[in-house]
Amino acid sequence: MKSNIQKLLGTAAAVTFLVAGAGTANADKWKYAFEESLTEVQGVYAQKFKEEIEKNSDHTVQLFPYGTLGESADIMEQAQAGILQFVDQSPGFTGALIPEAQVFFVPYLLPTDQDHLGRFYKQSKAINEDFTKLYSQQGLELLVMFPEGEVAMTTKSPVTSCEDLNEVKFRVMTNPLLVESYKAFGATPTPLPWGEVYGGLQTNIIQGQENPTFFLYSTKIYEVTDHITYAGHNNFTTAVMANKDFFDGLSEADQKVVNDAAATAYDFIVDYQKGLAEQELKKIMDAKPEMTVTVLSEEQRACFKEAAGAVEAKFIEMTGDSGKAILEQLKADLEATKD
Ligand code: 6CS
Repeated sequence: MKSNIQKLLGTAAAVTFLVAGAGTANADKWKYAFEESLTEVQGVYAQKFKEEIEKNSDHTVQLFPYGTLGESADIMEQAQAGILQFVDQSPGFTGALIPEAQVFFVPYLLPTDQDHLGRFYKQSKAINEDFTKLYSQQGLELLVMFPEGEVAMTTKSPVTSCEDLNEVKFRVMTNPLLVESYKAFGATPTPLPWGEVYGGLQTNIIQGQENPTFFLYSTKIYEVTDHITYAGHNNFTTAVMANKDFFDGLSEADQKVVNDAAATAYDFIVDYQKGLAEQELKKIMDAKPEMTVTVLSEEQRACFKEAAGAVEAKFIEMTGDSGKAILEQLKADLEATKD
């Protein structure tokens, strides 16, 4: 027979359990993987997203930076399979899955003006409606696309024209249109996952690659290349998405928490990047003063700009009416978001 104190304790324990249960019944642990480290742009975005989710709900977000779960292609597979709830994969890798996402590699389509880009990704119909539909067909809920900065070429020998890329094995992300682009620029494109780039340059298997300035510093790519060239041909775009079944299964309130967190983190990351490229370029020059930095003149850019037409035609050939419509919409969105 239970004593009064035992009965009381039993009741108290049950009450505690019920209270705790009430507070945590909907508290889920979500997993979010991305292609960069915690302190690089995608990581800073992810940290802000996590902070917002945890501030506005009982859910927690566990972050998996680059390498912890494999390469970009691996984390995408895990997100599609529902092992991860969130994933950041750049269109540079999504092109094989969603051919239209290659539109971001038509040279000189996107401006280098970061303020313009900040407005564009947020307001673009092509991104927020058309791409949302295309991603959903692959089991993905597209939450946001955001810019990571103008890409620069880094090479072992100087580049002031397309001719200088002749015979240069140039690493590109695994994206067929990016391959076409560097072919049109005169190089020998070599698609590789990120993990093979530093070693490839070190052993001279490749002699060039492109990435935004902050990434050239954070990944120490300047150690294995000697020349940085800005041709203004592209801005790095990335995308964050949720597994669609997971997202569709959330309550309306939780969907709002997720969408609001993505939007708040977007404003944060656009602001965070103001002046970032200049700041990180200075760090490269401090670390390696002999590095050359060249901003190509209009005249020097001519052959790259000429190549853009052929790459755009290739994009349409690869993607048909659907790609053509997205390209046109994107151009209209860019025009509409000029100051
Ligand atoms: O070039 C790449 O593969 C990588 N570049 C950036 C800026 N982010 C992640 C991606 O894997």
